[in-house]
Amino acid sequence: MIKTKLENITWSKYNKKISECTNSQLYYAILELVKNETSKKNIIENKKKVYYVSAEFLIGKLLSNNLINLGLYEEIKKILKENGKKLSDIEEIEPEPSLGNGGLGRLASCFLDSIASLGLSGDGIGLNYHFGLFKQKFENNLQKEYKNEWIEDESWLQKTETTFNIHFGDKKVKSRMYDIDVIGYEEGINKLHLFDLETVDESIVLDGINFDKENIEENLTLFLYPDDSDEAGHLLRIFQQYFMVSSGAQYILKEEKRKGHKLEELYKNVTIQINDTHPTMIIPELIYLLMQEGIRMKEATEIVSKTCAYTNHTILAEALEKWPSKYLYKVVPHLMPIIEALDMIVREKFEDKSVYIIDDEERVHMAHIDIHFGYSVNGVAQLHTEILKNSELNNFYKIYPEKFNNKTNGITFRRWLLHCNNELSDYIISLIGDEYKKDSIKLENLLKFIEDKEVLYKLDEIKSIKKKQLKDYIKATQNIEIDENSIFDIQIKRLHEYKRQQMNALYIVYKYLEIKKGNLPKNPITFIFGAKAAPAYIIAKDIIHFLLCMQELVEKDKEVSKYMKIVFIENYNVSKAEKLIPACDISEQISLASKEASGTGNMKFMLNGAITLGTLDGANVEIAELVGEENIYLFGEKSEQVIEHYAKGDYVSRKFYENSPLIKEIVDFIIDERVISLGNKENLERLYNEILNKDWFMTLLDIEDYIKTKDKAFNDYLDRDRWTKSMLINIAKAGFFSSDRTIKEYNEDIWKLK
Ligand code: 26Q
Repeated sequence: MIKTKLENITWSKYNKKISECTNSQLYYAILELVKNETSKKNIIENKKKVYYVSAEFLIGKLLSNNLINLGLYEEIKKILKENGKKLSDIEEIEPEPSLGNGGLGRLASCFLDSIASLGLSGDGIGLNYHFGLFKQKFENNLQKEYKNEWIEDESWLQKTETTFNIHFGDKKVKSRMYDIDVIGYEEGINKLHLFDLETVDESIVLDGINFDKENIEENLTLFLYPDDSDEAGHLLRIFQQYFMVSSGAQYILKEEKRKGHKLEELYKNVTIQINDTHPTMIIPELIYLLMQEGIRMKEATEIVSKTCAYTNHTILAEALEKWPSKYLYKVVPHLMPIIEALDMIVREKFEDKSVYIIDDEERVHMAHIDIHFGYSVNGVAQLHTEILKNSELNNFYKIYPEKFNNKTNGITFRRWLLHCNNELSDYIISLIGDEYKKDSIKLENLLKFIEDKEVLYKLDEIKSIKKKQLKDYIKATQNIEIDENSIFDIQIKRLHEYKRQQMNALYIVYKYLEIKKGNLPKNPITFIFGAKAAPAYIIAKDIIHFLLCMQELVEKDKEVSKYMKIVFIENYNVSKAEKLIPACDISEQISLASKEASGTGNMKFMLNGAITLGTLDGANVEIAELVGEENIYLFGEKSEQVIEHYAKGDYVSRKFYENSPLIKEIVDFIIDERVISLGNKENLERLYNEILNKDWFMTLLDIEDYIKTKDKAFNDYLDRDRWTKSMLINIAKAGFFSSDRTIKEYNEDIWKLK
């Protein structure tokens, strides 16, 4: 059946049999097939519908995932094989959109997959950035940024006839809705609505990622902002946010009217999940739109407050959005009277200034709008939610304890196991059946094989297969030769000082110097990184520079490179993560305790049998509880102590440097002639000075414990029996981190859709 359909498509499109098509032609043919099959599916409908509003949806490539969710994956693979083709080669043709920075955007996409897979009615609302987040290239050991072109004539995007007028004061632009189908696993479909500026002009992007930031009629949906707070031109970010929420709010109300629902009862039929503060303006915008429909401000505010729920993803103060009111006056003058009225309501009720919406410096605190005028506030991991309740948002928690709740993040197993590690998921099925696909906790049934040598051997073998595949990929794409028998130690995530890639770099220096001194590791090690740094985040780019210099230093040193290698993966993205994660032995989750809200990469690694080396931060805490201390490598100061250091201001990195000859030796190496000769003195000295004089995220506080713990992990790796048991336990306990579980909790506690 499917075979005939695919044959018909290749005939009518290209006048060719399947076996005669190029990989590219097959990609477009299967794309068409998937679209045809999807159009036969029902739209999911419940009593109530959730709209997940987010500035980011890091969807990744969709071909294979859509095939999996339609139940066509195995069949297509087989048909292609019979015709001498490989689905994995065809996957390479699909361009990867980069509509997100990292965790928050990827979480939104995992959630859409789970919402549909659970048969819940819920759409995503976001923006159709033409070039997304930049594409990263390395030139002279430095990061360079280019636009990422991903939109093609034939793609997953469907242009719709839905358009809206968006008013920025007296400037008016038109938005158009583009849809992407979200296919549930053996379920119906929901939609991801991406709004685009009708008059957008791609040609205004000159070299790299530079363009005229003033010209919003042409630039609004060209790029996604990087997640750093130093970037100039924040005004454009506010234009984008308002463009998104006004389009979304108008669409939601239009749908409600079409369904014959009363807008006074909006909260009975709709719930809106606000993904971090980026879509916060949807609250005043909805109030504004309801007032236009003749509802009075007081009632409109009550309706909206019962409709909107807010998720917090960060405790870094600098990432909490506070916009100068003069910016908002410029972009959304019609919303400012509403925001001021909301602030008045708060001021009348509460004396505590710290909960005001508009502060003494005339800045609008976006999170404060969400907390006062939404019905739910959630953190994304137990520890994170506790920190919100007890410190960061304590003043709000005292007012609204009932609004606060935790929803520990999760990941979709369709992408992060079934697709990226088919070898492992098939093997798991042969051991415990396929119930775990719909009920992830069933993975625990694997524990009964803990003493089964054959099973442990097989897990090790699958890991080796995935390591070999990664080795071949790295050779083909970056021309670096790595040893598949080495330990694969991987840190992949956005580059941020709090995530402490610099600490990993210092370990590498330590190991390099050890090898130089003749203390050879018993097993060779490959240190793998993948990370983009925000273009304006100078120190983050210096850390990349330092690592690339170290990569070159080691590569050129034939003595050292027998024992260790460094590979910095260029342009890290979702599809690269899918290749890296299954091949990993040691998962680096080394943020300064209290700073990583949750992390989700940590869960993906665990599910694929990597052992975590990490601090007690974010969801690592819950991983440790599940697997037990023997099956995770924990190190470093706990969050309480870190929070205390910040409160007292008593951390001085230079003291650690001066008191430890080891620390001094490795930090000094950043500006050693051997490194400088491969890079730029200015960048390396800046990094050196930063660590010595500032070190906001306390690298030197934890470095010695990190070195000790990491060495222990490398040693333990040699005991294959013990290590593979640990792998099995990690996989078996990962069921908790399915985003299906997370979404069930959102639905039961917050949304109540059916
Ligand atoms: C804000 C203002 C101006 C420009 C950009 C931004 C901005 C953009 C993106 C601020 C933050 C982000 C992204 C944040 C993010 O990805 N947070 C991560 O969310 C994950 C999902 O909950 C967590 O697992 C991670 O711990 C958290 O860092």
